Amino acid sequence: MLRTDDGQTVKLSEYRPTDFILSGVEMTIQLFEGRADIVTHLRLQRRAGVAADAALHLDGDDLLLESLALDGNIVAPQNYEATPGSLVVSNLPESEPFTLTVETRIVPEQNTRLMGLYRSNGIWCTQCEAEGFRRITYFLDRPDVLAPYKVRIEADKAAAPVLLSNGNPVETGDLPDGRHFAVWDDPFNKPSYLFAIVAGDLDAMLETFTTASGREVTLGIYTEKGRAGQAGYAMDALKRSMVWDERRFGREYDLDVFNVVAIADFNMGAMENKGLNIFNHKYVLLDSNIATDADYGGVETVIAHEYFHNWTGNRITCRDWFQLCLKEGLTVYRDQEFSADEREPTVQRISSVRRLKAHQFPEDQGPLQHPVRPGEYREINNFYTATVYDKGAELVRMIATILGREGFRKGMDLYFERHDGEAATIEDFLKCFEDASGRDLTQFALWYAQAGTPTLSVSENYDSAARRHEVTFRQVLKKGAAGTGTAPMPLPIRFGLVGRNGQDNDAPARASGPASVDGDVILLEGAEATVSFEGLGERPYLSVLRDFSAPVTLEHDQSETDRLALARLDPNLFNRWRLLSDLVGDALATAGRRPLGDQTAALGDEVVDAILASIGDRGLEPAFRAQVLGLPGEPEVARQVGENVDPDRVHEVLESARAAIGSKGMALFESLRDELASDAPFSPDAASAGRRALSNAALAYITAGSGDAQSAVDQYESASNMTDRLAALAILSHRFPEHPATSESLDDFYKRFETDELVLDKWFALQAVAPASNAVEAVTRLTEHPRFTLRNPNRVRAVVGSFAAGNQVAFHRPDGSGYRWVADRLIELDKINPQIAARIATTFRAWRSLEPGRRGKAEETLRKLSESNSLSKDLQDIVDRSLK
Ligand code: B3K
Ligand code: ZN
Repeated sequence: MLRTDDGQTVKLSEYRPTDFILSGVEMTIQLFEGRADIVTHLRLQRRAGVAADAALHLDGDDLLLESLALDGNIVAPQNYEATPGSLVVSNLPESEPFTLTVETRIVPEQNTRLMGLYRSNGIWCTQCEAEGFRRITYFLDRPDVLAPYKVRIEADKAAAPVLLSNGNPVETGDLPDGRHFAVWDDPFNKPSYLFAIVAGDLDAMLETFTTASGREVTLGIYTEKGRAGQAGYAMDALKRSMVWDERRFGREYDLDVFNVVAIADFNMGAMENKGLNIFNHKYVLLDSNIATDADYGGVETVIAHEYFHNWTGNRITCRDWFQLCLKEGLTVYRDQEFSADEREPTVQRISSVRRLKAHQFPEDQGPLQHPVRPGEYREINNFYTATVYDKGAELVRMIATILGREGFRKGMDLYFERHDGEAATIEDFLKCFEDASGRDLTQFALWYAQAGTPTLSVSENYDSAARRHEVTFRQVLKKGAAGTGTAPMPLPIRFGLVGRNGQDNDAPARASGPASVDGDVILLEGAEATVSFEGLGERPYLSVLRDFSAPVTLEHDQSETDRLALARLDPNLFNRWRLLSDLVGDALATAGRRPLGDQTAALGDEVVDAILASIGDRGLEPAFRAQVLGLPGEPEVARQVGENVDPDRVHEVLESARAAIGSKGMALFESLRDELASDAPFSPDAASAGRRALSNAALAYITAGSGDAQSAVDQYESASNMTDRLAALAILSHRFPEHPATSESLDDFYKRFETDELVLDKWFALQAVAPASNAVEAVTRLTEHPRFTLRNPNRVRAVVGSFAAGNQVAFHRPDGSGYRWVADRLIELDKINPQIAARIATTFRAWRSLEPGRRGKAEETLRKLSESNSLSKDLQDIVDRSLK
């Protein structure tokens, strides 16, 4: 790929293959205190047709070249040029293969960006995606350069008894001076972003797994000393993932070992390096005393996600980073399906849709908008977004909906068969579904190129004389910040016509206009179409967009009475939740547009009654009922308010809605608490977690309705697991900041858990989101706490990230002090870890929708940042695009 004129922007349209082909990599990595020496042998050959005088351009980042040899001979200085950012070698053989030996020296201890090779609590580890390998050695560091790797690691035996890399272990042995070595061989072609090593004094949980075809695989989960016992749930999730991928997609594991290492300092959740996944320890280590049900769910999902990458990402990788959704969207879809099968499908779908609406919709509707497959980037790390991941997964889900379960599986089988061992594109992927199904997906491909959330309008007309119900569907996509096209896209709309008896009606359907009906799915392929249903003696309730079958904003001309009726009757439980959630969302947005202090009830009695009726329905799963009780977050209500948003008003409206539901439902919530109380030992299964979720939601409403902290104080003191303890503490710190029990409980929590960094993150985060009037001062004090550090991404996210994303009232203080506080932290953080700084900076993106006073302050803060001339490429990119 070429860097374009400004030296910064990379464009998809300028993709071309490398001039040189890499066929093998051998590395020796010698680890010492304070330095690492790396010798890399690259087996290369000029690609046919490439000019004989074309030089080899290798990527570097902050590197120092120690030596360079060609087929064993030192390369003369006039034949190469090395800078920290690149190595250009000329006068290379015209057509025969050659070996280039590159020697670099790096200092992992000084690597605070946590990209490349670094040390975390003394452990040597790597992170190479997207462009970290070039911080280890000069390389063709791009995902379409695939090769087998053989890696030898040498280190002091006491400092690093465990030496791991990708592939299979082939040799170990002792060396002089208390040192030792291990050699790892990865026979599968892989790109450099999947390279990994780990070296350190680690404990392990080791088990075996036998694949469907009888291959014995050793599974290892490596942790800091003394913590391997907390890897049991991750191990169990890993085995379940392996079985699921065999059954559901026919995919088996392919090496003799599969290792996972838990690391304390990590920029994201985890990384799918071939055979050696490296994880943020948050997604590995847990037991019921330190982790909540949400943490258990997170471990299960992330373990599954990284494991599933072995096929969707590793065996078949991406040709270039524009194709990132090819592996990420698809793998998120796969982990969502896994969770649906392992847990409760409706509840899983609700939580995925919640996540999509909370993170992807605002991205798609704001200045950071980009298509699922972007056309250009300045910094690729800023494109690991909700759009690429979560909307990417929705696109795969739509393909599955359009083709049906079997048709989808055939397309996936063909994809694995046709592209195994390759670096593929979205076009390759879609072609497999076209070839397997005989359908044309040309128009579907627009979903990958056009940014923005389409609006789907639905209007109904019942003709009682003709016993016919006519439904008109219309889609509109507005041009947004990305400036991409707005053509109609194929929208699969899952639906049902529900009778007064609560049963789906299978009236024959006929489409006029660009739409077709196949079973319970209407495929809208143009801007507008009408579907008529015949033979209906009474007006049905239209249950539309079941299971959120397309990522759109729905505008349905359904009366509130019908919505309330359907919310009770719909056989599709997802839609029962969606109807209630839309009723609540619409009411809160309307209330949010009224001035601060307005006393009109935010939620009408009918809506509150409908919510309480669902909650009181013992026939529904507790986890589902807990979802019904979960109101949208403040940023989401703000997004629905649309413009001139006053975050104080949004907060006030949500609080009054909580109080209204709490006081009206008090008796029900109290009886639920009694019903759900349990003395059984903790179990993390979905049903038990659902009961805890409902009970804790009831507790939150009881305290909101009564204004009395006592039940939360009691629960904090008697809790026997972290889910219940943290739920109580969150209520205290959020709702009762002045209550003496709040600071006592916070102190108690600190003392109980001060030795556990992961639990301390919860302690920091809870306080950072408390919406107290002195919140900016309070969060400042948190950053002065001896356990605060800008070097650990989890801690930074717990304090700065939580404040900026989760404390809307304080972040958006009318005097601008919240914005300035975050901006000051970003400037400090940017010098240490630009990736994390850029990620947190995205919290400014909704600034244009604020009321004029705050809008001005936020803009001023962003402009100052932008013009400071000292930002990393990562942070500058987010700030500049936010201002666009
Ligand atoms: N592929 C990694 C993400 C890498 C992020 C690089 N900035 C984890 C995942 O999505 O599974
Ligand atoms: Zn992924």
